[in-house]
Amino acid sequence: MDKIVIVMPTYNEAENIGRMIDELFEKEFPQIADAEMHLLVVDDQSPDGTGKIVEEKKAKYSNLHLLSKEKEGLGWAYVKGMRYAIGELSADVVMEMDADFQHPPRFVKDMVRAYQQGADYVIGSRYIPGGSVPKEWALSRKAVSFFGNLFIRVVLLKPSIHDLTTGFRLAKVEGVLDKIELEKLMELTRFAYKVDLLYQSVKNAKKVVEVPLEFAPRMKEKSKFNPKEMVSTFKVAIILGIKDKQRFIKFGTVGFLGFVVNFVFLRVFRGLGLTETLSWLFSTELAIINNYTLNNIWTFKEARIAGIGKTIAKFLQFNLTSAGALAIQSIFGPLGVGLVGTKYDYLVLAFVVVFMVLPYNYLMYNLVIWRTWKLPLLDKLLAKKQA
Ligand SMILES: Nc1nc2c(ncn2[C@@H]2O[C@H](COP(=O)(O)OP(=O)(O)OP(=O)(O)O)[C@@H](O)[C@H]2O)c(=O)[nH]1
Ligand SMILES: [Mg+2]
Repeated sequence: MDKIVIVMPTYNEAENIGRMIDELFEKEFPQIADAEMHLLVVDDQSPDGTGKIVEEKKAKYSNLHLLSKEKEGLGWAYVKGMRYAIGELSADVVMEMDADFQHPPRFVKDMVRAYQQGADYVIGSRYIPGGSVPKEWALSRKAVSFFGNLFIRVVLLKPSIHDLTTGFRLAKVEGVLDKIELEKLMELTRFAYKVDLLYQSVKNAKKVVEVPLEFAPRMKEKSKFNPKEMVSTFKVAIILGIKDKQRFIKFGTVGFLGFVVNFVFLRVFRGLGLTETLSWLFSTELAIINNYTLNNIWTFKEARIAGIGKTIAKFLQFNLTSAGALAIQSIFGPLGVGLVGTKYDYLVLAFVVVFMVLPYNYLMYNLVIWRTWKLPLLDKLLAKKQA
């Protein structure tokens, strides 16, 4: 049976936490089958005595845990809570949830159900049918939340996810959380860490599912959110957006180097007296080796392929995808030249390379060779082939 630990950070939530604990343990957890539900409250020594209330409740509920620590901000509360959940409590699954009833406890079972049905990352989403933001929110706050989300969706190129700033989420430890260096997430003293954590989790996850969340207005106490938090959230999104383009820039650089290798060695081999065909063959293969090696240790270093067997298998695969690029060029090159004439062959070459070969290669590298993009359908297909 899976052990699911809800990590719930608190700072001055004395008016909410007692009722939250009771509602989870008495009303919600009993409705969840086939999972061992735990609650870990991470309190930053709240001066209002939140920790003491949790301490008292622990006598009543054996699956209730308290982690007391210094005040370091929301991100650190989650990171230390997750580390504790994974290390000390041996959690299989970790959930993020607020203590102020904005994430109504009744939605916990929906999140767990999505996990039990095969998702390894579940997002409580306010912006899908069935989800909502509080009616009580001023129009300005609604607008900031909606357009902020839209902006981040575009910057991160994540059109398929509708709520990227929600704080209600579930992640499987194996394969998703255990692949993330939690302590190195951006902006851990702030709320903005959420965007980075979501981004990394989505990268690792095989199946991401959004579950509707009716985001409730805050029950008691004051909010800790402010414009500074918002600015830092946008900052994190922009940095993440650019970081991903960095990979594309590296890919382009390697491709260009490959071109130079091809060009230089073509002349070297000719100079050595090899036939034209052999010169092309050897120089092209050298360029392929160059591209494979540099992409492996630089462009895709996070997904680096190691070990002799795997390297050989992947290198063969890489040659196959490179042959695909060659095929594209030799089909569309002549077609283009037929259309515009030999005089403009350099334009045709540039067009075919930029709009066809580059996207094709980038797609193949990310999907097939280094597998940094995950498509559930393709994964299934490859798994079947390997089996
Ligand atoms: N441990 C810890 N918990 C925090 C800290 N800051 C916020 N929290 C908790 O994190 C959760 C979310 O904080 P909120 O203040 O509700 O932020 P918000 O939901 O974005 O803002 P509102 O909509 O106004 O409530 C709550 O359970 C807080 O008690 C912190 O520095 N340390
Ligand atoms: Mg709140």
